[in-house]
Amino acid sequence: MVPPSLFILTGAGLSAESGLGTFRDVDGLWTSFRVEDYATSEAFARDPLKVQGFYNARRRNLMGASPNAAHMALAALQKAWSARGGRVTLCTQNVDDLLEMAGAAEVVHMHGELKKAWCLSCDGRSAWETDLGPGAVCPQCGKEGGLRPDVVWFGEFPYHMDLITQRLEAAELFVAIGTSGSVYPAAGFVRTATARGMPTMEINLEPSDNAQAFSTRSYGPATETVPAWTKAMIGTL
Ligand code: BV8
Repeated sequence: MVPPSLFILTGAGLSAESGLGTFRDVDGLWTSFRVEDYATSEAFARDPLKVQGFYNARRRNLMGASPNAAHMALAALQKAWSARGGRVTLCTQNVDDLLEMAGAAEVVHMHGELKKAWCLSCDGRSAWETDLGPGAVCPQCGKEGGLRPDVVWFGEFPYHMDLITQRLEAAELFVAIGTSGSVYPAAGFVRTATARGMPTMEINLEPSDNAQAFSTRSYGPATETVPAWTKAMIGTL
């Protein structure tokens, strides 16, 4: 029996216990850094060094981070499902690679990836794990100074929206994990899921701005709530 298709949307709360900052918690990134000064293409055009410095600090922090029990649990769920011909779409707003480090086979990074650079000269994307700056040379075209972080800023189109829409509409359960439900279009996915008649679940530290939109809810640290949920799901196989 093929298990039901799952669409799982994750946010910064999934990686919080791995030491990566969230955005809107009391000590969140956006409380000390203004989005307008760091996470828009206008900010980058205005002061590229300042924006590169913000992402370089986050990339260095990510280089020392490890997946936590929640990442491991989601990777194991995806593996158990695919072993039975089932599909778990791991769609993340996060720009870290901790789900991949935990063994996830497919992760859809709708807001891009911190360990990738985007060359504005040749449009190429390349793996990038060190600091980005004016002297950085594109590995694909060899040009210097045209590289930016390959992350989706406010006002830019999220990546993989066609794939996301197709997987979301074909899913039988929608689960949001560790997200405040404040950023669109991701925050609207639960309404799309509800309109398609599928059950929805929020797993978060505390009720998000979107909490009422979900049919079931589980609260607590992701390293406790996510493994408990995936264990129950795998137990249904
Ligand atoms: C776009 C990448 C056009 C860079 C980020 C309506 C429709 C469409 C767009 C808009 C709209 N209204 C407004 C917009 C514009 C805008 C937007 O949404 N603005 C908001 C502020 C109102 N959206 C855009 O510009 C997007 N582009 O719209 O293009 C379009 C239109 C339609 C269809 C397609 C395209 C682009 C948005 C992407 C911006 N880039 N990041 C970077 O990382 O620096 S956004 C940023 O916020 C991160 O990606 C982050 O992941 C994301 C969402 O935040 P969360 O992940 O939810 O993190 P947050 O801190 O908010 O919450 C953490 C949660 O975890 C909390 O609830 C907390 O309780 C919980 N938690 C904490 N600890 C734990 C925990 N849970 C469990 N365990 C724990 N231990």
